[in-house]
Amino acid sequence: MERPNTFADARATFEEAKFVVAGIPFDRTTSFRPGARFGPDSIRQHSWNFESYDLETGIDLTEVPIHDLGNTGEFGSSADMAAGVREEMRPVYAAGKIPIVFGGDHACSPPCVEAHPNPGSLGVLYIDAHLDFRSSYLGDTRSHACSARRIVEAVGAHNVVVLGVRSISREETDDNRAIGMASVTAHEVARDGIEASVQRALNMLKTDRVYVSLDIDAIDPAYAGGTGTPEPFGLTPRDVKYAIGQVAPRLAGMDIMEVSPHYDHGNTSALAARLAREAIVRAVASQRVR
Ligand SMILES: [Mn+2]
Repeated sequence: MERPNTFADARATFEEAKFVVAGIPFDRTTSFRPGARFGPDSIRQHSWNFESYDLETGIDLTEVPIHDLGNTGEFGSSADMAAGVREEMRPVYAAGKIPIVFGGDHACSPPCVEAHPNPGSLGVLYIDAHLDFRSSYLGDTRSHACSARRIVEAVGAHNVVVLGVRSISREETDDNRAIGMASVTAHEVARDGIEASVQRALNMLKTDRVYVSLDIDAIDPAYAGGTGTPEPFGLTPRDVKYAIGQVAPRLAGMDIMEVSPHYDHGNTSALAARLAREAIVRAVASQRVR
């Protein structure tokens, strides 16, 4: 079925909007299977699958002001991408709006954080199978294998928690021993339960506002196999839904990266779209009861 190439229910103008959707079709740093550049439009397409009304919060997304900026242009290098994304995202924060960004590979996340007028005021919940903590990878400091490291440089190590991690190199472990970025591993979530794990993660973030960077590969490949570097023993979709619900009252912005539709039967894109909608309805619901 032909669907408009915007996020579902994104009917507001930029000026009216509280939430601003944007796509970054960039995947030049993917290290295994490329294709995340097709993520933004696939997530948008699948967003039309859902009812606008949310059963749990009672919020109808047609009544929430959402604007879709469309996709950024193409970028030749990761450095150009970072500069271009910062330029596109700065006006979104400056106007007091909450960005909801679809990638693209995870290299697209650091510039979304760096574009904030005061990155050091942000906590970052970095939900990912991988630590992404290399200083440089294959000669590229802006590789998707370096994204958490770049975000730590922008906001401070004490303001970042990685949730759902289960793939770490020895080099990253050694580096992080000195830097001290916190993590709650997927194995700890399995052992302690998602509620205690998310509480522990969010207690470590002392900032008023939290940015959520979701690499879809944090979720087990059984649920979200449409991604570039699938990693077994992951979180469940419900785990991540719960985490998003808990962080939503503090939401400063969110991205969902690494959806690679050509390895997907649609379930990964549908999940990404649904989790974006979850963040929006939970953020709206929390402000209602404030
Ligand atoms: Mn990852």
